[in-house]
Amino acid sequence: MQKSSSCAASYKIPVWPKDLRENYLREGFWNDETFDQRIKDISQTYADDIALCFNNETLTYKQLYLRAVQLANKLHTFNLKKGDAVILQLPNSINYVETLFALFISGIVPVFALPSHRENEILSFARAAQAKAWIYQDTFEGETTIGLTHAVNQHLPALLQLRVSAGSTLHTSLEAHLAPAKPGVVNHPDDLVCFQLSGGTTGTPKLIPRCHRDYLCNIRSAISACDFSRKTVYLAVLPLGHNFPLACPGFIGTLFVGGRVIISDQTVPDHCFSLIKQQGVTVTSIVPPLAMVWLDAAEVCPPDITSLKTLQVGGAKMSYEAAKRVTPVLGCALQQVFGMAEGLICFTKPGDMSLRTLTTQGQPMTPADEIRVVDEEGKDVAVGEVGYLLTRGPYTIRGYYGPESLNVGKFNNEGFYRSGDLVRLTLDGDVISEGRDKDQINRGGEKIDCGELEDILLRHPNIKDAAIVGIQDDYLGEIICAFLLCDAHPPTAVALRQFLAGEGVARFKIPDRFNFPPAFDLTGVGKVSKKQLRIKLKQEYLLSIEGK
Ligand code: OOB
Repeated sequence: MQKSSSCAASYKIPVWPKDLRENYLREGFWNDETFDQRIKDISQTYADDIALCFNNETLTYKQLYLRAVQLANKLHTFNLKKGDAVILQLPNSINYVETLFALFISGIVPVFALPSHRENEILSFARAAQAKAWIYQDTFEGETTIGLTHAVNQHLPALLQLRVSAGSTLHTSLEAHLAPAKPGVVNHPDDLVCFQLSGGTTGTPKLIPRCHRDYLCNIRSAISACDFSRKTVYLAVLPLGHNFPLACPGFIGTLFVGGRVIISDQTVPDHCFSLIKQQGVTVTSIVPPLAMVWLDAAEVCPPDITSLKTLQVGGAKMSYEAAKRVTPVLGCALQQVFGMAEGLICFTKPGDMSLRTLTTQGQPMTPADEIRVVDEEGKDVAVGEVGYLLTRGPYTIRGYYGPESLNVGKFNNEGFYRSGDLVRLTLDGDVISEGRDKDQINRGGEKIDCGELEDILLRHPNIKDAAIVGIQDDYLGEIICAFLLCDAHPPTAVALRQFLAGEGVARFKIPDRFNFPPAFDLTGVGKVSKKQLRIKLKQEYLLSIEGK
């Protein structure tokens, strides 16, 4: 595989082969722009327009840029420089965007941790990215992060901890260290711009290297596929570091066309509906379970949200039943979004209220996206048949960041990414998600790697074997069920939850149910494979609850 050498960190970034590169440049999917240039441009073009609103605070484009530049200068006093990886773990706020833009301007590479990630995740991201620093807030959802801070410090004392006090900004938190000269960093379009996180399917979280060229292509293409413009007022509800609210087109897409971003740190319908009304929000993006909460709330007490034109729903499959309620209940159009942090993004057409929007996940957002639906042998299946999704294109990565072993089985020899999704295509070329083949649970859009959780459970002294299984759930799509083989002293579910929290596992990964079968009956399973065992346990479990 051809590699670039543009990253200061020690692994090379897998790049696109020459012919595709030339093609993407010629066709205009790629250009020579960089994030910092675009951020500077918008600060001049839309200078006095409001860029961001959060609670009672607003920031114009010019103010946002000035604050980001000042913060970038401060970051340099901590000896953070172009190419260094920094874990960015802040809750939704103006400070998030300001900090992110400062990192972009400095060429420092953010790793997009979620606020809910804990020691287990932070340590593994830090190690995988060889991160120099970790930016985090001292509280999350009212709880102090002091325990997390100590645990991270104990394992990685060299990781610089940049703590932000709740309600404050990284800027003020670093006030004591006044800035010297401007950084004067020059970013190249092939430089790494950020690390997105993969849901992971092998027990190790994978870092997704995104470079200026491909990630800007992602954002520009999403802007045009979703008709974002200066008139767009985008409500950012999901955690800002996730690819969906970040770049599809998300808050960055909105800012890049001079729109206005309203940030929310809560997802509850009352709060979000009143923001939509007060701020004239035109579009927002949420996951299916949240859409259902909003729909239920709006049915009981219809909100005044006439400004809202589009509700983007993605991250997990939205049922037809839920999809058909959106327009009658919320009065806006639904737009389904099927995407992945690795690249490929599919949208249904904005404003399309036909059956197509209710029953499909739409089409890839650029004509340069190639998708194939194949069988076990990698042969294309007929249109309409279910198969494994393969994809490549101008914003779909060609490999993960790290040792080559991470990519084994994840890319075919033509560079197509195997997403692990089962899909079928309609005659019109729309994608329909039909489930997954990967060892992952999609709990309402949050991805849980079965292998990672099993490995952590096996650290418990009374657990002999563990299998993590996704069980269908009307609300979340799937919930996490742990099947555990224990010795004579099986721990209780409460003790297990405490154990996992103590191991520093993010709360969303803690199983919803625990089951203690007497044995993992492998009869009929043939080869002892975790995957087959999981399927069998799931079948047995479903049969057992059917009989009740
Ligand atoms: C988004 O990104 P990730 O990286 O958190 O998760 C990707 C996976 C996909 O491979 C698929 O398994 C699932 O999430 N997924 C969907 C879906 N959208 C994503 N499954 C069924 N229906 C959908 N609409 O989740 C993501 C990234 C950018 C935009 C939107 C979602």
